[in-house]
Amino acid sequence: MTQVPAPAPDFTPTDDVFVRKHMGVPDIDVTDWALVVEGLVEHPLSLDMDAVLALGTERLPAFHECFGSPFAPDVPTRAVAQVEWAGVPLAALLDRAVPRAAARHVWFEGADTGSFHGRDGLTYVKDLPLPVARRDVFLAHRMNGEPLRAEHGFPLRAVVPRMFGTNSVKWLTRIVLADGRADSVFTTEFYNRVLPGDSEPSPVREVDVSSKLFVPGEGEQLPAGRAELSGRAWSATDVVGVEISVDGGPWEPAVVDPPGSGPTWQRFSLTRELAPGAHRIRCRARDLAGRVQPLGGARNSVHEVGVEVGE
Ligand SMILES: Nc1nc2c(c(=O)[nH]1)N[C@H]1C(S)=C(S)[C@@H](COP(=O)(O)O)O[C@H]1N2
Ligand SMILES: [Mo]
Repeated sequence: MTQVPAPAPDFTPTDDVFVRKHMGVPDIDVTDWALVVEGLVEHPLSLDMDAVLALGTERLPAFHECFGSPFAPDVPTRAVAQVEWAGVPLAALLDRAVPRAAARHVWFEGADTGSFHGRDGLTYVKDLPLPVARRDVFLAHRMNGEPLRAEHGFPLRAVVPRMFGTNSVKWLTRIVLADGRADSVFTTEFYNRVLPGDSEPSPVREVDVSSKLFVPGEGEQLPAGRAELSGRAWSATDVVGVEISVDGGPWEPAVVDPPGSGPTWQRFSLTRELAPGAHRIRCRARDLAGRVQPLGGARNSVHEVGVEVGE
């Protein structure tokens, strides 16, 4: 069997990447900034930016998706982008700090503080089990070839590929190794959900299977004839199929790019004849775990766009 090479990843221009913040953008002077690694470690660290850069710089192309409001679990946000991060894997810091045997969780704390949802005196904190954090977390200081912009977490942020954006703590200043979870509104209170088949809520982490039509866009006018319908699909695992339905008709398989070697989204397209008039186009993705986007009532419900085809 011949191996189909994965296409080069396509990136969202930084100006078009969504911005999410719960308490505002902290104004950080990098010359005063440091990243502290402490708690259950043999060697607590305090690194300035030069020390972070001295660890080396790797690139990480990855899709990036916001979970949306933790108070609106059924509303799709479709806030998704793909960017190239540059930075260093968390593992490089953990190798220096040397977690103690009792360490089970890693807490990530941002410099932003304030009020959210009627609660005051908050700090943005997320946590992950140590083995997951060691395997997946990347500390990024660049996005799309330029230093992180203030709103995206300057000077350093966590990136957790294939997990919802809420886990990717911006304006990172403190990493704590602990034997338990971080007790914060952003960890144990908000951003928890009951997954299909479960009875208890679990933290919002791995993304759901999802897809979004990029072309044509909502409300676009098209000439009659053949139109290329295309978009991107992503999941916590590989996407194995995307189908498109026009005007409630049958689900037709789109051509889907093979998965890349990393956590990148996959392009899909279908060329289709569209008669003059108004049309509704929907897409739905299926992943390696057998998950399919639901038709409605869920955060990852199928995406639908309306277009107008001329005579
Ligand atoms: N410190 C901090 N990190 C944060 C947040 C925040 O409010 N504070 N918001 C999170 C959420 S909900 C998302 S979706 C991503 C958004 O990252 P972006 O604004 O760079 O796209 O950042 C995450 N990291
Ligand atoms: Mo988010």
